[in-house]
Order: sequence, then C-alpha cells, then structure tokens
Amino acid sequence: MIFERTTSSPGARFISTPYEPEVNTHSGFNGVVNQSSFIRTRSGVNTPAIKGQSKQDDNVVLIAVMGATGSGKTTFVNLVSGSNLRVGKSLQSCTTKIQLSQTFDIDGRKVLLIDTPGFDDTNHSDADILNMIATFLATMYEDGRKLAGVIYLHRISDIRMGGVSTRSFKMFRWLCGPEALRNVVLLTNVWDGVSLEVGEARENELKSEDKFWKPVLDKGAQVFRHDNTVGSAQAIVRYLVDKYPLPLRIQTELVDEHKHLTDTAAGAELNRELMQQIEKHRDELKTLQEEMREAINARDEETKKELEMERNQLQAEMTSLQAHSQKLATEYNEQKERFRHKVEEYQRQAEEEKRRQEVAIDDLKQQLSRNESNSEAEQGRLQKLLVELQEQYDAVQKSGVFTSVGRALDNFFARF
Ligand SMILES: Nc1nc2c(ncn2[C@@H]2O[C@H](COP(=O)(O)OP(=O)(O)O)[C@@H](O)[C@H]2O)c(=O)[nH]1
Ligand SMILES: [Mg+2]
Repeated sequence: MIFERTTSSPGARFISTPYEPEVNTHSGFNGVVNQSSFIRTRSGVNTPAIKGQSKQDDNVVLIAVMGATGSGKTTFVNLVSGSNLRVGKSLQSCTTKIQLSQTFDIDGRKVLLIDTPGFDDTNHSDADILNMIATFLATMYEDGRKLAGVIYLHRISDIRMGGVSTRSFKMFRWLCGPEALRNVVLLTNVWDGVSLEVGEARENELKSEDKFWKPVLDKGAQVFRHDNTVGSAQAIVRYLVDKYPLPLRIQTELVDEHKHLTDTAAGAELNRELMQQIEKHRDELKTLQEEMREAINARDEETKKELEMERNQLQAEMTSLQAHSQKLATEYNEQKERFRHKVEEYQRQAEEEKRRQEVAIDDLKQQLSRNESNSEAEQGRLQKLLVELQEQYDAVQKSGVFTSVGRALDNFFARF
C-alpha cells in the first residue's frame, strides 16, 4: 500500500492503486529535454554552459529535497535513489552540505535528487546555509538546469509546527517564490510515530490554516504522505518527473535579475531578521547599562559582575550577528565564481578521463580483433577487461556533469 494524494479529494489519503502521473503538455515542451537552450533564449541568460559538459545529461530530471534538519530528507533520498548519503543519528544536523544522489530511473526517466541542508543547523549560520544553497541553485540555473520539482518534508509526528518547522517553512517559501509552487510536494512522513487519527487531525490543520500550508496549497502545491517505503517514495517522484520545470524565485532573482543575495526575497528576509535581533540586543544592552549604573551607585559588586558577564555575552552575540549579516552582503558573488571554477575544473578532469578510457577501450577492441595472435585464455582475459572498462565508463557517463558538480560540492564546501 502506498500513501498518496488522490485528485478527487483535497486531502492526502492511503490508496493502493498505481498512480497516474500528471502529463504536462505546455507548448509541446515535455519535461527537461534540452532545457539548456530553452532557458537561454527565454531568460536571456548568456552565461556560458559549464565547460566541457556533455549534452547527454540534459535529460536528467532534477528534484530538490528541502525541510528542517531531522525531517528525513537524506533518508528519503537514499531510499528512492539507492544512494548512501549520511543520515542523522541525533538532533545534531548531519547534512550540512548539499549532496547529490546517484541518478536513478523512474518510468524510463533519469532522476537526480538534491539533498539540501536545513536552516536550523546546529553548527552553521543561516547566512552560510543560504549562501551555499544560493550558490548551487544559481550555478545550476545559469547552466540551464531547472528543477522539475521540490519536495518539502515535514514530520507529522511532531507535536505542532514549532519554531524550527515554522522558520524552515518560511525560508523555503522565500527561496521558492509563488510561481514554482505548482511543482512542490509537501510531504508528511513518520506516520508510524503517531496514531492515524492524530496524524490526520494535524494534517488537516496544516492544510486549512493560513499560517501553515494553505496559502501554498492554494497556489498549486500538493500534499502527499510518505510511509517510508520505496513504493511511496517512487510515487512522489513519479508525480514530479513530468512537471514542466520552473526556476525558483531565488534563481531568477540572482541570475535573470542580477540581484545581489541581500536583495533577493530570502536574503532580504534573513537580513531583516538579523537586523531585528541586533536591534533587540541593542535595547537589552541599554537596559543592562542602566542596571549597571544603579549597581555601581549602590556599590553592589556582585550584581555588577553578573551584569558585566551578561553584557559581554550580549556584545559577543551582536558581533556574531553583524558578522552573519556582513557575510550575506559580501560572500555570495565571490563564492559563486569560485564554485563555478571548481565545477569546470572537475569537468575538465572528467573529460580527460573519459578520453583516456575511450582510448583504452579502443585499444582493447583492436587487440581482440587481432585474435589470431592471442591464446584463448588471453582472449578471455581481454574480453573480461573490456567489459570492466566499459562498465566503469558507463557508470561515470550516467551521471554526466553531475559527477563533477557532486565532487565540487564535496570539496568546495569541505569546511562545512
Ligand atoms: N520513523 C521514521 N523515521 C524516519 C523517517 N525518515 C527519517 N527518519 C529518521 O529520522 C532521522 C533523521 O533523518 P535524516 O534523513 O538524517 O533527516 P535530514 O536531517 O532531514 O536529512 C533518522 O534517524 C532517520 O532514521 C520516516 O519516514 N519514518
Ligand atoms: Mg540530511
């Protein structure tokens, strides 16, 4: 049995029939085929494609997976793609980097999932996370690669939309914007952590309240349930693979409109929050200084010391908040350029490796065709070697440019 949304009902429910994917026929343009040239003419983006990229991977359907830390993003990605990305064991976040799944097939389509870090990371500021996600998404979009969809995960077992969930959802909305919501799945999981009755009551609340998911559903997002089986994960991906790919708001803002990160909806919102916190700290500091004056007048050494400690802590927090705001303002452009170069560097290496492998395969084939000079045992050995080489070659080619993008992500964000 799989959990899916049926078209006849506004709710998500358990159904056991195979799901019919929505077929998209916008302008006769089907899915992501040849989207590179499409986007350049449509959006006027003239940034060159990542050098050396093989056109073969233009067919890859890209789907991003977002949500709070611990919501099950990596588990979902691994389950449906057969990848082996690291899953969090504790509340400490684990996927602080963007990670790419291996490509996998759904109904003959080659799919790749993008596992993203949550904005509630224990070790990294929101500014860092936003910089990273923006860098990646803008680089992909410049290269003509749009997302067929976004899966936003939410644990239905959580008592309510707490601070972390609310904030995470808010950041997701700022990044996504209204247009791409048609390609969004709001996915509830961990149904085994709650009774069906309670889970459904929560789900209804999420769907019907303006402060939760209703505005997003009104703009075309869909709610699905995931029961942690491969079947249910595949059904969700199947729903998205034929979607007409759309850029996220942050992508059009950064690439088409050439906005600075701080001027994008997500960047501006984050900066506004940082400024608000700084302002709040400033007020607290004023009150503290007042109290300190009183303590000094009253020669109350103990209180004065306590207040001093509090003040130092507040000042340190303010400095850190200011640094985050500064990072938003300064880091993105340079980081994106460096990231692009890294991808290109790995892409060049991959092309060289590809050529080496092709030469080796050709050599072997020639040796085999001159079989009169070889013994039967030698022929068998060469044949086996040829199969191995061909397999290696095919495996690398399958992911195409994404092997290089994945390497760049792993190495570029190594400090994360
Ligand atoms: N019961 C249950 N646990 C899950 C499910 N998905 C993930 N988990 C668990 O939730 C924890 C966090 O998962 P992870 O995939 O690392 O979350 P991420 O931070 O969003 O990538 C792990 O211990 C998973 O085993 C699910 O559908 N059901
Ligand atoms: Mg993770």
